Amino acid sequence: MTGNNPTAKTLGELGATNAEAVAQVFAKVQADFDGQAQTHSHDVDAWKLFVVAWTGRKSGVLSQITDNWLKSAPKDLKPVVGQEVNKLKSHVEAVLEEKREEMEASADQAAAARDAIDLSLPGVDRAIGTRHLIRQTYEELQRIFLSIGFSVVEGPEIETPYYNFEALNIPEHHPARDNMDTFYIEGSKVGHLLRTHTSPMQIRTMEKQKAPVRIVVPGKVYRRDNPDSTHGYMFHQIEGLAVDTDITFCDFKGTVEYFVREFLGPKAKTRLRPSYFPFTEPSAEVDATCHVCGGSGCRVCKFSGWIELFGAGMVNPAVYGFVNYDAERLSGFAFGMGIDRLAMMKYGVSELPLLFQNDIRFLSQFP
Ligand code: 2U9
Repeated sequence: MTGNNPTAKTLGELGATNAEAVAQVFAKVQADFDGQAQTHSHDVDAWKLFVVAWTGRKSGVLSQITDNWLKSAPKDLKPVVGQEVNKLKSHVEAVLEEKREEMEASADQAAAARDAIDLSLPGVDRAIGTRHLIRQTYEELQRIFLSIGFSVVEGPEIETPYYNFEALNIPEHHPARDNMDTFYIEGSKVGHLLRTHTSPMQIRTMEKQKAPVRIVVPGKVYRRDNPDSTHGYMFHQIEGLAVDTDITFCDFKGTVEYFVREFLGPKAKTRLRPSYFPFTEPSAEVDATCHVCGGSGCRVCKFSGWIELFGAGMVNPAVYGFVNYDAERLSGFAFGMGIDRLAMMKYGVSELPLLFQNDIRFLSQFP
């Protein structure tokens, strides 16, 4: 209400002492209302304030009119005032209701417009990610070994020299430690280090579980190698171990050949080349038919027709001594693969760093 607020006074104070004068006062109020409704209808918040100003229970104009005009009206005028109040109230409510519906409708329209899909617009390209090549290769390797009864165990990346070296028949000062230099945890009294292979978890498993054991152990391993196209300070490995009472070299060879056929295809041939690892005896490098030239010789296999896949061998009985396994009664084989290397080989990736640079142009090539 403009200027002094007439609804704070009584009708008597406003000089509205007869029906006609009362009607005029109410007409003025209604005119004010309509005027304000007009000016406040363009903005939701302003409208909300306007609604409260008029219909507020405590200080709303209608309440004031009821309190100050109706309740204080002289007996003879009360019916007239009562009628005027009801007429004003229903007018106010009608206008507010109409506006509320209008606003609701336009809000719905806005929402509909907002949510309306203009099918002529080009689709929103939601680039669906893919599993990283290393994850894809790891899952393929895992599938192959799960299919022949191996179970997957994972172990800590921070290890002790005992589990990473000694228990694997790599005593202090053993030359095999040279190419297994790694990162040591500063301030660790026992010389905690970042594991150089996942083999420690095979030891931990044999400590806790009696034979038979058939496990594969995937995970990140660390070497203090200078990064180049095929080496990084961190890479992914999957190692395997099978120990039981009657495991022979044939079981070893059969398992390796099964793996190569599953991983590279039924025509892939396997070749075992004598090698050396402290934790296996005899040890072998496992080669497979070059998947690029099929064995006829090419740049990838340096014209040998063979690709070196991974290392393996019969478990060195010396290892059983560390896990209280009876080397007389038990035998087993083990293998170790570089997952990144197998992924590069299988998918023709020439640079190891490409696997870790998160370049979508590279990663999106392997859906
Ligand atoms: C125990 C006994 C034996 C695991 C083995 C290899 C051969 C091997 C390399 C492959 C590529 C490491 O990632 S790499 O650079 N590993 O060649 N690993 S046999 O032998 C074990 C492991 C645990 C108790």
